[in-house]
Amino acid sequence: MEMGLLGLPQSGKSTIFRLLTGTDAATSRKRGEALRGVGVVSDPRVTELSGIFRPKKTTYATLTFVDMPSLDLESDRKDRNKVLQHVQNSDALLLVVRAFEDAAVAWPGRYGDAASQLEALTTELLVRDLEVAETRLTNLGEQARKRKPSPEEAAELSVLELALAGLGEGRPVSHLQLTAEQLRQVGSCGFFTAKPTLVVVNVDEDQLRAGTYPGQSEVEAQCLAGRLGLVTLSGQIEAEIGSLPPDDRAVFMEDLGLTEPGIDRLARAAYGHLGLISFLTVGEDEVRAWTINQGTAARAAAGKIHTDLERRFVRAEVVPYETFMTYRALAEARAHGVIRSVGKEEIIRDGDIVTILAGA
Ligand SMILES: Nc1nc2c(ncn2[C@@H]2O[C@H](COP(=O)(O)OP(=O)(O)O)[C@@H](O)[C@H]2O)c(=O)[nH]1
Ligand SMILES: [Mg+2]
Repeated sequence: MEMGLLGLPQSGKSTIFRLLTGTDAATSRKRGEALRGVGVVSDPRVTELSGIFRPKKTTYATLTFVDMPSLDLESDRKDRNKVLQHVQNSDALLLVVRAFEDAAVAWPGRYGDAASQLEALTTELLVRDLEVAETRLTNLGEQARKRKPSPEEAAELSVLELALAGLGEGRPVSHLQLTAEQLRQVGSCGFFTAKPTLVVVNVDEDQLRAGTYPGQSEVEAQCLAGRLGLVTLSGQIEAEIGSLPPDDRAVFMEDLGLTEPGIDRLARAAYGHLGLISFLTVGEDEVRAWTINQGTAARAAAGKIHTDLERRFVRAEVVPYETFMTYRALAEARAHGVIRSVGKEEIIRDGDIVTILAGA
């Protein structure tokens, strides 16, 4: 799962990237390049299970973040599209908006508060998608004059027209109620407004303590209307806390009224917004969390672990984490009949401990 950080210059993207991944974004990077980093999603269930199984290896779920170049609203369309291209491979977008106030960090007045930045960013994405749809429609239209469109092209054309009409009214592709099939038909456009999107408001210490920032109610209204996820972080302060010795962190977090680290809040919001859940595998070799879409069946979940396991899937043994924890051993759980043997169609749920049984 890859998430691209998009925002105006000096909004705190690189600071938040460092908070989430521990990677210093200032390290050797050419102008205009994006930087990838991995953030570990802490999961107390994995920690508990690791304590029980004492495996050789413990693996938490991860999220990949991409610190993108800043979107400079003053630069021309071509340069802005170059920045936006970095979004192409992202499964989801994080729109970083600056709320923190610091006279030492330049901030042109016209960039405005968090709400106007959010408005500017979502408009950028809409305009880009509108251009892509128009270009594709023109190309297909020209082809259609030379020869009869294939059935796929005809289907794509009609969905493109829907998309274009919606985008023209300022509606993101994710709001157009296109079916999965229709989205596939316009897949080559890679619409950015079809991607799940979360807004990250970067606040300062005072705002964090007060629980409010300028433009908050508009941001919340925009997120509600646009079905965007919303997380409030203080990139700088939380990164500073993260660099303290572990024993000191709790004190500072408590003082700020933070109950969990930024990555955990963001991961939870992202999982919720993207409809992701984790299932768990256990054993002497490894205890591990795996990320899947809600509603994934046992066989497809097996494919996450290894394509071979999907191909040779016979059945799966499943026990919810909470149930397992009353027995704390698979043999014990089995003896009490709480491990279910399920077929390939069984939907795997968040926190299920899963053992895949595969044939030859
Ligand atoms: N005072 C304050 N400064 C911050 C905060 N977050 C980031 N900064 C500073 O703002 C500047 C720009 O941050 P950076 O992460 O590089 O922004 P980017 O251009 O979006 O990548 C840096 O000097 C940061 O130290 C914050 O919460 N409070
Ligand atoms: Mg940066």
